[in-house]
Amino acid sequence: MKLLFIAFLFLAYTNINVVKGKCKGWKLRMLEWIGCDGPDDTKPLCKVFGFCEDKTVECGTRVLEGGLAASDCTTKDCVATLSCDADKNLVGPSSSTCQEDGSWTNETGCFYMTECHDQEDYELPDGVYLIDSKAGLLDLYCDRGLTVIQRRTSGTLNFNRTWDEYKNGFGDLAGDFWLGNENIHSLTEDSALGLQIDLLVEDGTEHLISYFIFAVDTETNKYMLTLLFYRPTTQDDFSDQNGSQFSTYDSDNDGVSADCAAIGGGGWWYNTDCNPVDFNGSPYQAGSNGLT
Ligand SMILES: *[C@@H]1O[C@H](CO)[C@@H](O)[C@H](O)[C@H]1NC(C)=O
Ligand SMILES: *[C@@H]1O[C@H](CO)[C@@H](O)[C@H](O)[C@H]1NC(C)=O
Ligand SMILES: *[C@@H]1O[C@H](CO)[C@@H](O)[C@H](O)[C@H]1NC(C)=O
Ligand SMILES: [Ca+2]
Repeated sequence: MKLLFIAFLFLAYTNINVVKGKCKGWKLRMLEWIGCDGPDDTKPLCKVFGFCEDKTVECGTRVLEGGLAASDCTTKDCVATLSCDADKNLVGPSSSTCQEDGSWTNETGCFYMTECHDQEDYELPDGVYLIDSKAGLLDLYCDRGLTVIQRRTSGTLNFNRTWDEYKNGFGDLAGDFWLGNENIHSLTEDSALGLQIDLLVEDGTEHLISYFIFAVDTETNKYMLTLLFYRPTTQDDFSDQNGSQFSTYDSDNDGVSADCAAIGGGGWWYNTDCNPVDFNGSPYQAGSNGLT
């Protein structure tokens, strides 16, 4: 009679949509009837609570819901690996433990983001996030709600690169990098995005240069730069490059016979001036915190 009862519990257990607890190498010590939501205590929606005699218990993988996940677990001390749907960011620890009250510890949750601005809404730390952007699903570095398109702080990454490398991007998002002209074009297309340049100069002072509109055209138009509404906070602005096409040492689209990109040593929006403010050129000058 008792066996039948337990068999029923397991049936009920599979009928409710919770993670199965498993005692790895140990026996389930006890099953405790918690309650039924069904009309007559005989239907599904029952919960069981299991206790294992050791903490080396696995609960499999929990795919968390968006935002802060509701918690519900059935096997005390079991440890679940946390994961998210493929288009979401797991924030917080990658595993959590089932507590006696049926809640999971350490669940921050899965966050779906369409732009770095979402970082602020969710109060997430700076870092690399998967963004369902206008350029498709992209890993982007988000810094205080802004998308970082270039970072050059160490001087060790080579920025004297080909058209295709600038087109597709290079470097490491967590370190120094260029996001890639194709992505920058897609992200700035049809939208009023600003550009903020954060320069750390040799004496340690920080300079912010802001444009209210920043856009980069298609590859066909050589990723032409548009900058509007310069807000001057320093003299190091690059308004003169407004309307310039992008050049690399193997694709010369500047306005002079010289090959500015080869001379300057970086892909940039050179115009008739081969010595513009150029954050990708060499020699590497005092670390900037990046273009966002
Ligand atoms: C879960 O959080 C507790 C403190 O709340 C901490 O001691 C423990 O290390 C965390 N576990 C994981 C897997 O991060
Ligand atoms: C950039 O060029 C556009 C179009 O020619 C112009 O309207 C805008 O004022 C220029 N921006 C700056 C900062 O000079
Ligand atoms: C950049 O690389 C090209 C191709 O190797 C080279 O011709 C050019 O001199 C380099 N520029 C600098 C400033 O190093
Ligand atoms: Ca030229």
